[in-house]
Amino acid sequence: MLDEKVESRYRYRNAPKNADYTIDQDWQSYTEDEHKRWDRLYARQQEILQGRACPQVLEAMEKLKLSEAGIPDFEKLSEKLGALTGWKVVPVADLVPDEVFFEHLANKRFPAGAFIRSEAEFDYIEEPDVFHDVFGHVPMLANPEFASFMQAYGEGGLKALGSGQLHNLARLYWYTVEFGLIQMDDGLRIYGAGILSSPEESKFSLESDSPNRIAFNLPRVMRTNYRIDDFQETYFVIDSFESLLEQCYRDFDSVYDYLRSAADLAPSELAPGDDIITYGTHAYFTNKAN
Ligand code: HBI
Ligand code: FE
Repeated sequence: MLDEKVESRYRYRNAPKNADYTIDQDWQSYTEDEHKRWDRLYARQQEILQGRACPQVLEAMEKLKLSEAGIPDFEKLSEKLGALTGWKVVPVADLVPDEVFFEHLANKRFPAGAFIRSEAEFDYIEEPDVFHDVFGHVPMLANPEFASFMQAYGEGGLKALGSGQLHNLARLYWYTVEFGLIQMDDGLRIYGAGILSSPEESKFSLESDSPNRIAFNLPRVMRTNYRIDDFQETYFVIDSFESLLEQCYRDFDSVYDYLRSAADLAPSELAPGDDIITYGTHAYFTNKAN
């Protein structure tokens, strides 16, 4: 086990945090090894994402100069991002409580893990580290429609806090922000951060015949359970970021009413009315009332 004070995760976990759970990124404290680890993660994933990530993500990575060596300095990154959509990237040590997370999003601040995964976690880490959050999530915040969607998600989250609808909302986040696909003229492309930051799932989500790929439909997504410990069994596909925003920029109460009577769906389950883009090899229908 590396010396704990060297591991940025422990440095940040023990750092003082503000009331909104933000911390000081203290960019000088990253070690050369950590900067090099970012560069290696970046180079490998950039290569894999050519032809797989949607053009908006690849263009934003250029505009935000994520290709520059080393772990991005969030203040400098926030200046570039702010000029595009008014969003900032704020450093946090770990996951923050839901209401804090929603409050940040509602105010155009994306809380990004400041620590970087250890060498042993190079290929996969469970918690959102700086590579997942900044490489995976931040480029899409440079897209005005998606940035508006994220801000609306934060506002919706704050409203849903008291109403026991969080699990439905978390599914919306999961199947778009984390694992969303988009239909482009020349094929399906990735925009979800959980896929963008994963070498294997970047290939699996587009090329495997085992998952379902279903056209995005808000109530359908909010009914669908998800797994956090494996590749997704269903991906939802949007036509454009404008259409995602349009479908979600509505009063959720009517959707919540419908959901109270609609049965949850398992991650690989198909439901009557699904606009199926590709059937998964393990897909199944149940005769549950829809
Ligand atoms: N905190 N830092 C951080 N990053 C997240 O992605 C995050 C979080 N807290 C809660 C959360 N995500 C999810 O439960 C959201 O659906 C609210
Ligand atoms: Fe994430």
